[in-house]
Amino acid sequence: MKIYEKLLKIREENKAGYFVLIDPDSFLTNEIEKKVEKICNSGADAILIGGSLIMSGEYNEKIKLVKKYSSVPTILFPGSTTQINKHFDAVLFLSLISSRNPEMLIGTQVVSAPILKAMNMETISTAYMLIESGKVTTAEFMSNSKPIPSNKPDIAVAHAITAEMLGFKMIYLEAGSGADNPVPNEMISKIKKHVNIPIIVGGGITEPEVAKQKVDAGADFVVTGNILEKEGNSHLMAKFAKAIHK
Ligand code: 1GP
Repeated sequence: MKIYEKLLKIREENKAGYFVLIDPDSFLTNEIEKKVEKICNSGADAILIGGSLIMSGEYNEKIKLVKKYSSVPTILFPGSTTQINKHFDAVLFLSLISSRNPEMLIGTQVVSAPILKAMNMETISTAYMLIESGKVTTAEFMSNSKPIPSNKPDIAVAHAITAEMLGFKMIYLEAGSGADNPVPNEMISKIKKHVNIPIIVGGGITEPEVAKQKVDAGADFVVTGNILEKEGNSHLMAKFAKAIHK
């Protein structure tokens, strides 16, 4: 079964799915086995791996080990073409559709697509939308693009409808890692009324109760990253999984 189909099944069975995002720079190679084990045992449905910047020289080795120890799909959430690696189960093939920067919309995708094809990698086309969240995030700075104002849900809805019409398989509403404010519930619920493709929501979600609110508003998948790197315990991850699942 393709990873995308697996994700749809998870959503169907649990109401929503839980993705744990790990930044390869945030752990040492010898910590991977334990870290991945904790994530898998805590009820996460998939591991997203990526970051706007990779500073570690051991990136490829780390990805190989994450895959080796994971019992859930390991999916690349790419910050750049250089993060492509054959050890992923699939790639969120992102286009930053909230941007007007052609490199982020289509440029890097054209560079990446032939490599992914040659690897026979599953790609999940994902319309990535940056939502303003209180301060400039790394994603905003690195992509050189303006986020959608958080108090303008109609602009977000128009982008989401466009994404669906263009044939994207998923929408990712991103407040940015460590965001002061997550994507507003009102924006998620308005988008949900207009599109049928799954909605991933991430950025600045630090409490299980907030994750639940995102699901109640219409999120199909919720991502947490930063908070687990800070507080990293399986107990908190299990609470997130419980809050997100039916
Ligand atoms: C960032 O949406 C993800 O790309 C997760 O954000 O690190 O704030 O949880 P956090």
